[in-house]
Amino acid sequence: MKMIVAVVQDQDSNRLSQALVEADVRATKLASTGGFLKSGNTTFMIGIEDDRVEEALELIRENCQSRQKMMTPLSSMGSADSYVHYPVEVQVGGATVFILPVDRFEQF
Ligand code: 2BA
Ligand code: 2BA
Repeated sequence: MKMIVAVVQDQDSNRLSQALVEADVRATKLASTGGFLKSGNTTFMIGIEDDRVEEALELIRENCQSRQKMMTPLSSMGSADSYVHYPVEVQVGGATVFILPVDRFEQF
């Protein structure tokens, strides 16, 4: 068994949830926050048999898209009037995915 940990954009989370349910792939959704943009994203934990990992990854790939987001960098140096902070565009990926081995799985 593997644990897939997938960080996805909030905009895609309902679509992905629905696709996982339809495919009978069990999952838990956690509300999370990106360290860089400091805005909300969604982390899916998907415990799945080894032979279904690729199927789950394909569902993530199909349902999560990459987008441009705007952010205003903050500087802790200088006085407020010596810096002008222009918004910059950041490319946020469709999903950041980690696949971990599961030593043991129990349900009580
Ligand atoms: P839920 O996904 O909200 O599922 C609640 C209960 O609904 C499940 O209880 C199961 O009895 C049923 N269920 C879930 N998906 C189903 C499906 N596709 N078809 C038919 N019945 C389904 P539990 O199995 O005791 O799971 C309780 C909670 O534990 C789940 O809440 C989920 O958050 C988490 N979970 C369970 N298995 C997981 C896994 N393999 N990976 C990640 N999270 C898991
Ligand atoms: P955030 O940390 O809010 O990052 C959003 C996007 O900002 C990133 O998209 C990346 O394009 C950019 N970014 C992040 N850190 C940066 C930096 N130090 N300098 C320049 N640009 C930076 P993604 O790479 O697609 O990541 C989307 C979200 O996935 C991240 O949100 C974070 O929540 C999660 N993530 C990405 N890599 C991770 C990792 N190695 N470990 C844990 N979570 C990760």
